Amino acid sequence: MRIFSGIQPTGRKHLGNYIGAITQYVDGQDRGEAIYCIVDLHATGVPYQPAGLREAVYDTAATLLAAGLDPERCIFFRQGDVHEHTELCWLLCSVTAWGDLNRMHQFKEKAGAERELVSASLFFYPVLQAADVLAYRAHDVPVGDDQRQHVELMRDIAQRFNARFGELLVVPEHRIPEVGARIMDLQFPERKMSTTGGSEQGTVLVLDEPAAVSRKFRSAVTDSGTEVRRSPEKPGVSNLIEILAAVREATPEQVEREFDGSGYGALKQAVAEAVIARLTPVRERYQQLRGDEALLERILADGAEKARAIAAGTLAEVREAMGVGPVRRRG
Ligand code: AQP
Repeated sequence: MRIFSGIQPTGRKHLGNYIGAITQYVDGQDRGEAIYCIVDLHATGVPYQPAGLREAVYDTAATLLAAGLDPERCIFFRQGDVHEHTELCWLLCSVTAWGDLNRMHQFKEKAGAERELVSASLFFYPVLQAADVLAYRAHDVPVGDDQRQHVELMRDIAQRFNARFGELLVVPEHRIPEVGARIMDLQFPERKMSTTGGSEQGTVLVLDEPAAVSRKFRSAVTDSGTEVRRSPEKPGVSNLIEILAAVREATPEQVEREFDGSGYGALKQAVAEAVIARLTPVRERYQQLRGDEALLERILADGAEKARAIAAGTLAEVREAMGVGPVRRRG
């Protein structure tokens, strides 16, 4: 079983990223051959500062290593170091429908928020994402719920490629966690917790100090009732139940039973304590790792070499099947 996922380089990874994606990445190391990359090329599709991007890659690398990625047990690299991704992206564009890209929710949301320039790279983002995964012939793509549509599209791209050029690519499946697939903003619980669109007070960061985590949960928006149970009319409380269940590795039903009759104050305090207990060791390890950029660079470069060895093989077969370049000599 080969597992692949990518994560954006931002220094501000939040609890949604942690629960929806990062903990799955860590578990993936026990389930199969796990490959993870920091998608710096994706990050160039929206306005950014070049020096800031490099720093953010190190921030993200240190966060993921602190959370439990082990370069001995997974391949961990920076997307831009493996050029095969971009060439494969271009080749896959030929089997990608413009109309499909135009229907992507994330493009519509992000393009809508962009004031200066909606770049073509934002539009082609899902094709590069498909190339990221398909280059490794990965079976399993751990992501949060917001990536469901992109994984559906990469499946369509793989199927269309295989139908047109021969069965070369693996059609991957998403792995979306049952609990915590969509963590919501604590202040606006009808919106997902997000790096770009979230509220400051409603977004718990992986690197937040315990006092900040407590404050954010204390001020989390709930409702005028008292009953601790999930329902569409109670998005704030439902979100807190879901977070506690995910962090404790329990079910939401167990959380509801435990807090039956306790009120929202007790629930908020328990969630804050559980999140602090979970994130404190990550923050402490992050501080040790982030200071050593040479080490982070070495880990990413070693990972890129291993990744390239796999991606180059897929790309050579894709080029040949598509009639690009000379016929390959074998043996
Ligand atoms: N709120 C969330 N709940 C659960 N999972 C989430 N993910 C993101 N938000 C939530 C998952 O985290 C992984 C990495 O995301 P990313 O850093 O590549 O960026 P993103 O998906 O665009 O989400 P962000 O961090 O909130 O950024 P913006 O503001 O750009 O939308 C993905 O697997 C994602 O599903």
